Amino acid sequence: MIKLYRFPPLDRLPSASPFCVKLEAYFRMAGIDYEPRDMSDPRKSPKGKLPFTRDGDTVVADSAVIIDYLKSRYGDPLDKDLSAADRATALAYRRMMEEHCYFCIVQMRWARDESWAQVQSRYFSSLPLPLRWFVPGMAQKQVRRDLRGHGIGRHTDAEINAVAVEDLRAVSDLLGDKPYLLGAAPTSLDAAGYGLLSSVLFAPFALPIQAEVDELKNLAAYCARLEKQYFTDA
Ligand SMILES: N[C@@H](CCC(=O)N[C@@H](CS)C(=O)NCC(=O)O)C(=O)O
Repeated sequence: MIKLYRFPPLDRLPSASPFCVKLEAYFRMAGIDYEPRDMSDPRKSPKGKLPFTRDGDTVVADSAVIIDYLKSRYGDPLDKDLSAADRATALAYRRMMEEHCYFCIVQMRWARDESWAQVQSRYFSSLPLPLRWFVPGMAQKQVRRDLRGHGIGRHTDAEINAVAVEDLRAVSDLLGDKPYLLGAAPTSLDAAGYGLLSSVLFAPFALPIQAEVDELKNLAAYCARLEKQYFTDA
């Protein structure tokens, strides 16, 4: 069976990482069996990030590359009938969620004093001493460097809040009152959507944009629906 290497679960989330949750959602939506394997050190992954998968001798890293691999190896039940326009919409929304909104959420959690205390205690409190004294600070420093390199870390907190809300409103507007992001049936965009949105809604960290997120009621209902449909055993 295909092994999926992921960060461990976080409360009701099957993984602390939105990209690992996305991939797990994809496996479940596409009806492909897999076996999750928890790991805490992403340096052991071929690309230094999680998730990655092992299917026999084939190791693939990065959720998007893995989904392409799964489509080519096991068929494409979710996206095969999408129109060119829907594929373009899916690509644009996925990029917005994963390459922009995700980094805004990371900045809110890892680079701000209010939420850093929570993140630090949830992710690092089980480390033995003396590691617990210096690993969290090193990890935060690295994340800050990455956010600056990405560009989002150069904005003010208020600017980051505002652009993240813009992204989430766009996802809410795309969803409207449809069951899934592109219509009546689930597609791989829903796996990506669930990965990011469940992290925003279900992770046990205070969000500075909570009031705005609470207004996007269709996103909360959507995540609750997908959780019930695909993750009741998680
Ligand atoms: N493009 C990658 C992104 C994966 C990613 O950013 N994973 C994060 C966790 S959410 C990670 O492993 N971070 C560890 C690190 O950067 O050291 C994908 O789609 O799989």
